[in-house]
Amino acid sequence: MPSFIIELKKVNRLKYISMFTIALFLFSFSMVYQLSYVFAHSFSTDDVSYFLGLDKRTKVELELAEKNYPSNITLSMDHSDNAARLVYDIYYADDDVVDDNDFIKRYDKALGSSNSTTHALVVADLLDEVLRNYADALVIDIDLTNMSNLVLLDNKESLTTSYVTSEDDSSNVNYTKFFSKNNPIFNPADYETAKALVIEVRDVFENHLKSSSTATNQPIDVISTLEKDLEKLEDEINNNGAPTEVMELVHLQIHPSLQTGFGLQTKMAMDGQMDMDGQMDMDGQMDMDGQMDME
Ligand SMILES: [Cu+2]
Repeated sequence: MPSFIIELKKVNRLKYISMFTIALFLFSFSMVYQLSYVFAHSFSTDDVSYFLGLDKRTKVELELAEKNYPSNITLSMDHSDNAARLVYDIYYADDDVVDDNDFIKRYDKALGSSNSTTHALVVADLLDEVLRNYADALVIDIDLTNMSNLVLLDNKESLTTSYVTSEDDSSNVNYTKFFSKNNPIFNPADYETAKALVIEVRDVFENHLKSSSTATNQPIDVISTLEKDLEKLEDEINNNGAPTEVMELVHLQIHPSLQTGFGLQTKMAMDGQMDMDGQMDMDGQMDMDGQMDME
């Protein structure tokens, strides 16, 4: 065999090895991505808690739209847009609702709910919205609702210094903001929403959780800890606290308290499915192997 053909085969083999390495890298990356869902606090929700959560959010946006009218018309428009979307969502939340009459019946029934687990789910739902709106307000490109991002906290040194060295790369996530307090507010409408939703959260806690029969059966410190942590969360948001602090408070203090105090269940079945998806990615990689053999 002429030597240049052998040389060519070597080059081809190298090409395949590098392709394989890239595929393997992409695969492991996607595994990590899939696994990240396992560590998220996604609580199994119910129809009533979903409806109540939308109701609170709608009222918050309507109130903010009115509060800013006419003094700050831009903010008022942002909140009106949010309100319009939420009104649409809540009307179509239930397939059985086809007219105004159906809706008001559904509405009265949901608002009459006295189930404390349902209200604890509403709190969890609204807390997610607080985190999302706070991140949007500061333009933090890190999902604060995803608990697996807490691992970033252990790498503060390396993350904040590596950012400085590659500042020109616009796609780079700004980790410095993630760890800092008093970040500039880029989206004031989202900031107003975050602040107003924390007040809603505390309100739901006061009226539906604090003195519920479920709460009275709990060791007293679970409820009082929850109360103090919610107050602390309000302070953090109002005083422009570090996103990391806010995130830790929600995932490491408040969520566990809701779980022990009101029996919230995390979505285990869903997590199982996510692992399955990871396996499916593996099949994709195998197809790639097939292609390599064929050539
Ligand atoms: Cu959590």
